[in-house]
Amino acid sequence: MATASAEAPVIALDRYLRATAPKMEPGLIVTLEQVGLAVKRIASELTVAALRGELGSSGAINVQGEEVEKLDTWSNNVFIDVFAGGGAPVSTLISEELEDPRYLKAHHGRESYALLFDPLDGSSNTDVNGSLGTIFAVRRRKPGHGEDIADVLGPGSEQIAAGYALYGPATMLVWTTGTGVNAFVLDHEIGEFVLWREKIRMPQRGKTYAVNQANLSKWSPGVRALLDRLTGPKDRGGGYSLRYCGAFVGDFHRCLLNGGIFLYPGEMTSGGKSKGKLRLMYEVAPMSMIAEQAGGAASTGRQRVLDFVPTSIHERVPVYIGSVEEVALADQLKTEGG
Ligand code: FDP
Repeated sequence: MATASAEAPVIALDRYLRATAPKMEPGLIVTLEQVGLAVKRIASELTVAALRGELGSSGAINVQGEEVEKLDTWSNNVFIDVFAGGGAPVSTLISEELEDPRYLKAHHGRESYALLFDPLDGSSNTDVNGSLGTIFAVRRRKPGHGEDIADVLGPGSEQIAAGYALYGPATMLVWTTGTGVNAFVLDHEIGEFVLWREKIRMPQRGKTYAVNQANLSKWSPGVRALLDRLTGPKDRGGGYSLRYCGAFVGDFHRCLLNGGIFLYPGEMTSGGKSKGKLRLMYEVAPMSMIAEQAGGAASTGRQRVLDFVPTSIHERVPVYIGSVEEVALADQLKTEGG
């Protein structure tokens, strides 16, 4: 049994949203609660997925041309089911696992939100019991939007909320509505997200970098100069350790708490991923809002991520995200080296 100290107040997510957080619009409160519900459902299933034969590929290929894990589809369905159940004024679901937006008739045409999400980030980790995540963002929809998606394709600075869940040893829900970053931990025994930290600040500088370094030969001179600097001698601004778990959420979470940088650059090689791998609207933009709200930064190597205007819902973008000092260094070396 856990010791009750009588010193640390226990604050559950729903109470925090309704009472402790600065005044928040009611629809957003319900939307965040519903995200929490979907995350609880996914977290619970992940603990037994191996025993239920739910690991491995589904055999399908998604809109990104990537193999779909059975748990990708399952987690996506959890989000659809939770939001189709009503309660939150979400009219539009945009997911990594859905080629086109899914419109929820209950709120169609009324003032409402779009929920953008990657239901299971890092899904190649499912088979090895590695870190996994969920990433989400909320954007406002114009009244009477119909099935025209144009109003959602604004810069990330238009997001009204963003966050992620990390399914690690503990399940954590980290979110912002533009007034700082809060983290809640799921207490499985009582089925509640309980406040862990408020107004998290990312260190100005860290000691680790996260990247798939096997792609080194495909990067521009500027990106290679950045890697040279990070891995060079400590007295010349280097001495960083590599930490890469293969799930954006896990690697970003380390940066949020300890500082450092995560990068997924574009590739120069012909036929390579010129825009990197990560998707802007439901991966990079939400994490960039979290980074900035915690005092960090996020860049495409050319501009602030939150200023980048997408042209499609599944667009990819290169990303350099984390502590302000390392992201500024990435921008500087990219500008100098190309
Ligand atoms: P995954 O494809 O396993 O879902 O979002 C895509 C992502 O994982 C990120 O979570 C992760 O940072 C990255 O891809 C890993 O890509 P590499 O395998 O190319 O390193």
